[in-house]
Amino acid sequence: MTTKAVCVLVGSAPGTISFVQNGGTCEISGKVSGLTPGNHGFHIHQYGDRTSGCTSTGGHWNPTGADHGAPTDASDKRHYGDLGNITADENGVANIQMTDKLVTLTGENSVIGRAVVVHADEDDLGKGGFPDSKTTGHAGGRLSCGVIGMESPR
Ligand SMILES: [Cu+2]
Ligand SMILES: [Zn+2]
Repeated sequence: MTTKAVCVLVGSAPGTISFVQNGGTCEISGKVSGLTPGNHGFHIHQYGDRTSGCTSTGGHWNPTGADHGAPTDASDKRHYGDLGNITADENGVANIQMTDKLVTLTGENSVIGRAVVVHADEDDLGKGGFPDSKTTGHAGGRLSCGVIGMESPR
C-alpha cells in the first residue's frame, strides 16, 4: 500500500515537500527557495499548528524521548523528525530527495498533522557542542514551515 502526503512551506523560504510511504521507508522530495546558499536544518516538528507562525509547531517530533541527532543515526540516537540539512545552491534553491526509515505516514507515529520546518542555519546533527546541539542541532531561527497533510488524488 502506498500513502502520500504533502506539505506547503510558508515563510521566507517557501516550497513544497512530498511524502510517499513505501512499506518501511518514506521518500521525501521537493524544492525550497529563498535560502542563503549552503546548509539549512530541515526537520519535522511536533505540531501542525501555525497559529503563532512557526513557533507553535513546537520542538522536533520525538516520540521516544531521544537526543537530537542525524538521520543516519540509530532510532534511539535521534529524533524521529531529524532529517538533517537541505543544501541550497547559489540561487538559494534546495532540491530535496531523501529516504527516511523513521518517518512514516501510517500508524501511531504518523507525521500527518505535524509540521516541516526549514531553519536559518546549519543543523550540527547533535555534534556541535553548543547548549542546544542535543535539542535542535543549533539550527537557528525558523524561516518557513507548513503542515503535513493528506495529498488529494491528482
Ligand atoms: Cu527544526
Ligand atoms: Zn532533533
